[in-house]
Amino acid sequence: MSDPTPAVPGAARTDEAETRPNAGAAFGISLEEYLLPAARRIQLIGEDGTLLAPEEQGTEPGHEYPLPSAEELLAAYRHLVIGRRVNDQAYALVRQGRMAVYPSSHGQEASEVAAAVCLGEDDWLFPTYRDTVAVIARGVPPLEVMVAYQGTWHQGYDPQKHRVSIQSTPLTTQMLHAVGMAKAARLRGEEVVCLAMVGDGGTSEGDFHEALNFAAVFKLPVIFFVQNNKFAISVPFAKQSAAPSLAHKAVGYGLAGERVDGNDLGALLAVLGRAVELCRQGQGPFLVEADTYRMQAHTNTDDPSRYRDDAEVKEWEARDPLRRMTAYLESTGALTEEVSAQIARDAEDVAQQLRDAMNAETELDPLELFDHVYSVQTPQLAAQRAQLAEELSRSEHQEA
Ligand SMILES: Cc1ncc(C[n+]2csc(CCOP(=O)(O)OP(=O)(O)O)c2C)c(N)n1
Ligand SMILES: [Mg+2]
Repeated sequence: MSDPTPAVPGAARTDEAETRPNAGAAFGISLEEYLLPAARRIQLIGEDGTLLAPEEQGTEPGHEYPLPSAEELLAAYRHLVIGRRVNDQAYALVRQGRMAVYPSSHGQEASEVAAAVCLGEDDWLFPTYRDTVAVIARGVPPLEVMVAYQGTWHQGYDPQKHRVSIQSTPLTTQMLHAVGMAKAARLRGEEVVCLAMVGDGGTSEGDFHEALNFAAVFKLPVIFFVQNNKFAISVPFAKQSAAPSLAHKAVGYGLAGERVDGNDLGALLAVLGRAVELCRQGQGPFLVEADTYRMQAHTNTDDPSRYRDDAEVKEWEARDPLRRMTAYLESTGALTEEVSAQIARDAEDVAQQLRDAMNAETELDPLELFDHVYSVQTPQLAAQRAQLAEELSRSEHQEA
């Protein structure tokens, strides 16, 4: 990714014991101004798809973000279209009983895509259960990602091959894994940036605190990317945190924070691109908060009508990241009818492959649940396995 980020003098490969240089100096601001997020969130493209005037972008001295090139935007846009198609196809497959569960990121695809494409080949992504679109945008074949949501015992894809960790279901554990990976890479002398995704709810976990503190003290090249989609299942953001914004949590640990419109692909690529670049110069870690919204249910087991108003959902529909980027790219001439048709065909191909694979009858053995938990099974697990085996054989008997 081309990046106009100024180099911080003498900052590369920062020694752990060294006092932190003023990273803000390269941007003409103090360290405090550098660590604190801009007062308003960064937004480059408006809800109607027009490029905002500089004074409307939420930027301020040292926190300016030029819009990425048309080529970069178009390449990311392709992932956006495919991501939306994957989300909606998987959601439908769950409703048809073809997949066990699918936490959809419908409406959050710009954040998903930006988190993946800002990274280089050798970098590592640490996703949550909701971040399937990011995993796919990073290059993991969609079918490999989906088998876990079908109910198999394994993740489906090879984390080492793709440099994508497993999709974490226990909240926030992936943040510590990202920090550990960054520390290990440094000890090995490898230049690796780690990006850990987390939800607004996850920021209340103890692991969040530990990960930020450890990463900041050791100045590790880690980007913590919080998707504030306003809900942790039924818990609204107002009950989650009293902080002015989640990006403000960064300064307390000594890392830089920024808040960005999480439905603006251009702004996300600009902010995350700069964070990656500064991490490579030894100026990590970073906390980036994406202001977005979970448009659909938490998962298929959730009924959002019990805890939120349709009117709020409607408000966020107007901020849809896909429609916004389509309008912008069409207005600049970068997205021609031909290119658009080709991208739509690519997305349809992916959806078709998903339907074919998920509609094929797969043999899932519920007893696999107990395999691979411990190398030597505990007596409790052995007893539970025996109980389930007995129940399964009884129900088979009844069906016969
Ligand atoms: C350690 C842990 N505690 C509780 C849960 C149960 N749980 C699953 S999802 C969720 C809400 C998470 O909300 P958020 O971090 O905002 O992510 P989102 O689902 O909105 O993407 C909770 C509490 C869990 N999976 N792991
Ligand atoms: Mg959330």
